Amino acid sequence: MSGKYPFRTVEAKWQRRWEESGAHHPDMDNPGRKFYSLTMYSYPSGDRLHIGHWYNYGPADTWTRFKKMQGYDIFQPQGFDAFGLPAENYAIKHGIHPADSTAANIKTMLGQLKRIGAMYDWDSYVDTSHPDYYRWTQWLFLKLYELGLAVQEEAPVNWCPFDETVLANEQVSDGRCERCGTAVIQKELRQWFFKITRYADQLLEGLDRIDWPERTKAMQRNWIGRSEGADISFQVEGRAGSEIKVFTTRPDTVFGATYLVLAPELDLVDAITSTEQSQVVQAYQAATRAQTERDRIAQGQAKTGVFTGAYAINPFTERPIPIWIADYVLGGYGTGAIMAVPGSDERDFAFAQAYGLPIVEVVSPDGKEQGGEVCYPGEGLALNSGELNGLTTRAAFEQVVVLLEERGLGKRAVQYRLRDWCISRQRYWGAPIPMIHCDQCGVVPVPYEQLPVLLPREIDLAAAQGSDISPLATLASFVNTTCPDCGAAARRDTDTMDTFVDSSWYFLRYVDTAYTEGPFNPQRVNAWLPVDMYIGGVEHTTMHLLYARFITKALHEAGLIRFDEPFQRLRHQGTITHMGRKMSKRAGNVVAPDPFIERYGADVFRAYLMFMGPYQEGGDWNTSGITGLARFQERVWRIAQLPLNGAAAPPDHILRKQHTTIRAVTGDLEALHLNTAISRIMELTNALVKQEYIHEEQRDILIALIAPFMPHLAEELWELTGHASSIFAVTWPTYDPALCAADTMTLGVTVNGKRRGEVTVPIDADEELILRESGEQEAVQRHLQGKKILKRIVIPGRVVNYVVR
Ligand code: ANZ
Ligand code: ZN
Repeated sequence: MSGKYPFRTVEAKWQRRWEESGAHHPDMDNPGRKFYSLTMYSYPSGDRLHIGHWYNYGPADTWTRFKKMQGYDIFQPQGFDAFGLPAENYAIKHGIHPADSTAANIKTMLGQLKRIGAMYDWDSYVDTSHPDYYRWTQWLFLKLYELGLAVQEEAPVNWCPFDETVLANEQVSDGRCERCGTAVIQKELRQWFFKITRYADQLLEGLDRIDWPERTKAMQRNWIGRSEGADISFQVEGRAGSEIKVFTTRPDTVFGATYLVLAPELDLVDAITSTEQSQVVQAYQAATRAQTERDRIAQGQAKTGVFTGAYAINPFTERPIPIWIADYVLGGYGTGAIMAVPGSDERDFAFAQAYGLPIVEVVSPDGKEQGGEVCYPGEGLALNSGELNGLTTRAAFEQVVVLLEERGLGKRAVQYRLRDWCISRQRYWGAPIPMIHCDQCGVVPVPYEQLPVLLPREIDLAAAQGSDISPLATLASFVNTTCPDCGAAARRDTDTMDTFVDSSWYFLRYVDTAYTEGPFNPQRVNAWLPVDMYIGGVEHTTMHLLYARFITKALHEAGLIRFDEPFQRLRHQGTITHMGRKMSKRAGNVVAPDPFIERYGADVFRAYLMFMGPYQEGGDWNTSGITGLARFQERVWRIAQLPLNGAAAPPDHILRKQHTTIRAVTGDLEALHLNTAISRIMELTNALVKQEYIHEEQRDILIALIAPFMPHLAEELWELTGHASSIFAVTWPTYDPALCAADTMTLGVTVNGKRRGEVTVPIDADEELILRESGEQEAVQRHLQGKKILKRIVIPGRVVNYVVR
């Protein structure tokens, strides 16, 4: 019988053994049942792993180890998102070159990552700032350029005055730079864009085919912001041939359009403004320019605007209506002009009331006039609308579209909130954009075979500070080159790519990081992808997770990969709080993992993170909680080494406990309910600890159950109890439903009404569990294969029905 569990030596021993034996390196060319498990790689911008990294990586590895024991061939890579603004800022702050600080940070973090004891395949590591990697990021740029998906455009872009670079829309939150918090301003600059908007519909459609949290899908849908409506043209009175096109989601209300509003920045404004109004119009335009888009759309802000002096003709009422400009209409959405319907739109209503513009009721719940000055934004029946009167909103919408098209006044139209992805950055620490500017030939791509365009090491980061030029522009040896087309003297593009370009494809590189024929090994990519499980932060929803989907779709359409969604299943870890507040540097309540790992070991630390709260919601860190897990570890250590009792059959209650625990832990693990899974194992040990001996089967099952949560401990115990193989080569324990019977129910499983099997689940099983268990039945799976599941109906206590097509 052993003494205290010597976790330090044991953890070091197994980490060494796993690495030496290549335990975590699958046969990449011939996977059996492949399982690609991915977590979001880390930024080496700070110099250490923090608790957030641990919270992502530890529990994700637990889940992956569970899959390993279910017989999958696991591929779980790690790497570094090493380029980027934070790393560059860190370097400037500490007066070192970003390459040096990044390398140093990576070195430290690698050591820390290894101490987690995760199943990382270190043969497949990426560092996105290495030329062997960014060469292919540049290749991707050229490929998108070739496909017409990378274009240079003059556009108002978000500019962060502190970081002195442009930012993508996704990197601005609440009008501030997502990195440093400085208020973002608008600047007209020539920038490179990736045309993600071309994929708006595909990005929406694909969401229906992937297993992601509903909330995340909703956020992406909302970000893409698809609106169906119509474009309608209004003639400007007294200016033949001059028309204003508006986008509306409510063409059915066109009879109620009593004025038009243009965004103050539209070019058209100057052309139509009357001489009398030109001064006020110009003053208002100037005032608008001083505002951010966020100010302009802020709720509750008083609506202001000025009359241009011009009129347009409403093509349905044939009456002249005044044309105004107002800052609540944005230049960058739709056509930048609206027909204002104060009777049906609340913003227009507020504006009309403020400026005494006419308000006409054109929709009401029952088609009858409500009287007085009212705004009814809902659907109903049309009134005061000529030939539309009495039609439902839906029918009137369709009717107006028909009439518009007949009369050549407009057409059905769809608008998206999504903007193209601005990818150029006026910063140093990134992949140089592989383009050359030639006076004769214009913009010329660097030939593929000349990649990489190396990022020069010698740079004076201070030289470009205080301006909007890129640091690389100050380096003549970088800038000056020759044109690949005509050979004349030419200049290199001096911007670098947004870091999110690096991470938009890294999951493809991992499967063969030594591949030199292209960015990724197509055979392996098609064998291993899509990623089966991706775990990472929800804050990446409208950035990384959207970009990666877009790039995957573009590569798919170009015929380079077989799949068109990169991440089949996605889950997010929750937020860790400490003393009731989100852990953050600013709140000063950050806990550094290292001292705890020193003191308690990696297994206890990881198990405590999982035990702290529901993984996908998060939990509150408290230091006394971790000692509970340390005691639990000691208890497992002791129980597993109790003397064996081979002869006597285990008591019935222990046997039942064993089977119900396996069932519960299996279900909890599958659903990432890691905290309850640990409590179940604790309950089992409470029952086992009361014995003076242990039955062999129960001992082995306990070791197997604890293995995903405390992998080092489990390996050590497995070896000590005389097993030759690794515990992770052992199949995940199964249970006998009959022994869980007291509290189970059995339901029939039907597919399109035909009985195909049955499923036994705990009496208190929720729908999620019932559906999962029933979906795993072989016979049921056979009938679901290749079919589209339209509906899944659970009739409690009786039957699960799948409706498929
Ligand atoms: C007339 C109307 C009547 C409208 C009504 C709405 C309700 P989403 O859903 O966001 O696409 N709009 C169009 N372009 C705009 C712009 N550049 N800036 C500000 N507002 C703009 O909304 C589309 C609606 O927002 C459009 O439909 C238009 O107002 C307004 F009862 O047209 B609507
Ligand atoms: Zn040329």
